[in-house]
Amino acid sequence: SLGDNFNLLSPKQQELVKILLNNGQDHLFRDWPAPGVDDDEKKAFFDQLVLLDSSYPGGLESYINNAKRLLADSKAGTNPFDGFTPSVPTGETLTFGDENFIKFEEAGVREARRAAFVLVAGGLGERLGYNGIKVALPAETTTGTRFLQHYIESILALQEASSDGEGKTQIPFVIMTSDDTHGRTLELLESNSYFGMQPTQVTLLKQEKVACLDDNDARLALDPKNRYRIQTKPHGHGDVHSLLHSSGILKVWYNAGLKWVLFFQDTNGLLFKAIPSALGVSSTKQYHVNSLAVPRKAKEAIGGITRLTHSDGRSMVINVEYNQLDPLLRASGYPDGDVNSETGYSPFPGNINQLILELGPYIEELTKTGGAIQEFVNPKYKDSSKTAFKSSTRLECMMQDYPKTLPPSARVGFTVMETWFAYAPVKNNAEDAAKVPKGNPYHSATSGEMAIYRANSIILKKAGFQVADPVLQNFNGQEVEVWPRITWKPKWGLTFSSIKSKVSGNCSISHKSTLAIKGQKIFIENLAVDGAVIIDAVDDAEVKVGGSVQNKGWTIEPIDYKDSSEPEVLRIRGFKFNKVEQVEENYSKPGKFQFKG
Ligand code: UGB
Repeated sequence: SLGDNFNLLSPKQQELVKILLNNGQDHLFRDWPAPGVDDDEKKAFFDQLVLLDSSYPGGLESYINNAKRLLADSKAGTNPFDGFTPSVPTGETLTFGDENFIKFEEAGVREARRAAFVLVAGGLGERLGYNGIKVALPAETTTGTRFLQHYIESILALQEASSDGEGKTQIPFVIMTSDDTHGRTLELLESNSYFGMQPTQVTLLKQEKVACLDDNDARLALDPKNRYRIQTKPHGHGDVHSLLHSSGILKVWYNAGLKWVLFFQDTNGLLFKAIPSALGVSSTKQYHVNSLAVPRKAKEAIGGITRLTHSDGRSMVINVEYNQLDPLLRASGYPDGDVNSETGYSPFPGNINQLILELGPYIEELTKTGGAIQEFVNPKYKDSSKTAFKSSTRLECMMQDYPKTLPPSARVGFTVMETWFAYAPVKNNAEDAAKVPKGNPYHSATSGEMAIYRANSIILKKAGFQVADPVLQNFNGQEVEVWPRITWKPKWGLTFSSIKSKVSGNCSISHKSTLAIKGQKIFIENLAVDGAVIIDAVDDAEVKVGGSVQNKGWTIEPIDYKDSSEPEVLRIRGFKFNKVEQVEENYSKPGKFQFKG
């Protein structure tokens, strides 16, 4: 047992051990050999305990107490929504390109100089089963732009567009990592010169895992492979709030005059098309919390934004996670549960976990809570007595649960965007995506990439281009719309107005075509594309592009996800481009140029 081993400890460690012993954790030290045996391992064990203690708001004692309470609730089958009635909330609905949308985009771009961005990227993406980190995946394979690169270039484009002319604005960018992703995220940034961002603009905050629990008494689980280690698992994206709080960075931002914090997830190639307008909604409506949402298909694996009204009168607008929505509805007067209404969609908007928080009220709230977010536990019981677990469990938390502790006076709203321009995550592997119920989105690498071409095609169409209609094709067992492969850099087309200002005359693009716009001041006038064309230009080069481009272009070749001769990043999408013929123009010097196809 612990015995004389106690003397190995620093006063701080002794303090912590006493707390653990008082909280039913004596099993941790059971059958320990006397000092002199395994001392290094024992020291490492205490270091781990100190880390677990310091990285949880309120320390391990709070963790154990919270776990006991939540495990008791789970055993008793307590309904977390007891007393609450769900109803469909109302929020702002945006239609891409209309007057209202353009007005919000303008407001959002102005506000962006007072914004900071936070990417939660600590998850491994178990559902996708990709070997690398998800932010390193190409969002699309026409240009090979990675998610992280696209995010950074989007933030830089916003930064430039919102600068007050003195060019001093530097939008801060935080990435939450975990032990699973930290090293590879840092290495991706460093080996790519931070994709053009100043390294000082970027802060990596690593989340720690939390202790696993063996039983309903919240006894911490020892690692089955090492008696001197506690077994740990991820605590969820909700950690981002306590990390931002404890890092002190929020106060730095506040003192620098910032007003908005925008949270987003690791693989959504469309998101930044929705950011300017959504930020405009936040500032115009003075929302303390603004969640982005899209129309949701029943049973889709995204949470539902719901108004919950308590019998005591309290009411809040909050995400109800996808696994909880159906039982909640069935228990409260919706006998069919989570089903589509006559519109073909669930009446509850789908949460895409893009949150915009106003910094001042956010800091105020975190000062009260220490950044702690309401948690939940999801033990898999051995049998209906609910006394033993199949495997150890742990507490979890989600960033979108932040509003749960807010006072009723808080202004909590949400903004519904059309899915085609706001949401196309890459979460499911090919096999699971192919099994998604017909009509529901695949959320795969295939659909994520095709959604980018689709959105860009629709946007150019709205800007006056004649764009060929899409063709349905099947890749990796998924039927997707294939549009012309149009891509552009965020600095070329940050907002709909900026895109419209760069497209004029009679322009068209055929279905087999690829158009990649890689510069900022590229003006397209009377251009007809039937083939592949890539225009690359430095920022000081102004290029007018027109005429008729005709070549064999890039064809799409289906590949099977099981074909191990292909690289994993291609296999997971089920196709690759065969670059038969293209026009590629490079403008590497400042000046005015003209390209005529
Ligand atoms: N993440 C972390 O940074 N740390 C962690 O410990 C875990 C995750 P998933 P899921 O918008 O599409 C969320 O696994 O289960 C990061 C919402 O809860 O992709 O699909 C991770 O790296 C749900 O309401 O989340 O569900 C990634 O960037 C719905 O909105 C992010 O957190 C859905 O996303 C999300 O992780 C959605």
